[in-house]
Amino acid sequence: MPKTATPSPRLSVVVPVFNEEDNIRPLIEEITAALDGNDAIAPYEIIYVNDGSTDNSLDALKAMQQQVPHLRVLNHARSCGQSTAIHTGVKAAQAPWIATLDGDGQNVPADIPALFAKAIGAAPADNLHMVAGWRTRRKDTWSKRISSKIANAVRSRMLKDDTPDTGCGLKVFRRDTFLQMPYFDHMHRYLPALVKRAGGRSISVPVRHRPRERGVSKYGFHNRLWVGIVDLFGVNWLLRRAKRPQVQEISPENGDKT
Ligand SMILES: Nc1nc2c(ncn2[C@@H]2O[C@H](COP(=O)(O)OP(=O)(O)O)[C@@H](O)[C@H]2O)c(=O)[nH]1
Ligand SMILES: [Mg+2]
Repeated sequence: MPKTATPSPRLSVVVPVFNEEDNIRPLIEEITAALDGNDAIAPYEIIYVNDGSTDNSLDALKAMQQQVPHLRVLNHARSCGQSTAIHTGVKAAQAPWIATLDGDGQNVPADIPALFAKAIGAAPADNLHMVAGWRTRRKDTWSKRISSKIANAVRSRMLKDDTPDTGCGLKVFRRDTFLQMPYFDHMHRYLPALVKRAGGRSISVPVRHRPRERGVSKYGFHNRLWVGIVDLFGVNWLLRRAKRPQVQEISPENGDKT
């Protein structure tokens, strides 16, 4: 077989977007500025998943593909939500490690290298499968900050996932671990607990956060709180139903040993 000309990426940056037309160009430019020329990360790819946007997000992405050769664009014919868009992107990704970012520019792409370095720098015995961003100074409305604080407190008490901020869009994790998780709509808010369920470890690292400068927020109090309560019980059930056997392969040579 002929050798492929380009080596496969080390990191796939997955960005889900729904109606973020004005944020496409500035964020892609920021991602490339943060990652191009970084020897620990290159080669990398950017995968945008346009989740059935009804604005000009797709056109903005097509225009950027002319400029950024390592930008891949996947399109959902209809909106299926943020988790499903992330799932589409991770499935298509070619790298063993994924970085996710919100598409609205509230996460800072320049934080990716530090998270990635932590992830790949861990010893194998650490079993580190995820490095989650932790928005220590969240730049959102008062009501969003309060509801998120309550949700995080209830969730961490119930799921014991040792994660102060699961809602942060910036995370670095192993692709294979993610694909082993049970998929469900809104799963992106429970990734640390699902990593633990899969037998891995997740740590949280402080990251920056900025106010949204363009476009409008897609989530409010109601569409987050009520589904959140139902999901919490669902994830709790999934955790209780998980078994992690210690598997030993028996070969003819050691078959009679304990
Ligand atoms: N693919 C997809 N992405 C979404 C959807 N809703 C929100 N997002 C993305 O998720 C990220 C966070 O959403 P945002 O509205 O900023 O939520 P907030 O920061 O909590 O106010 C942004 O990148 C949005 O474009 C959706 O239905 N589908
Ligand atoms: Mg946002």
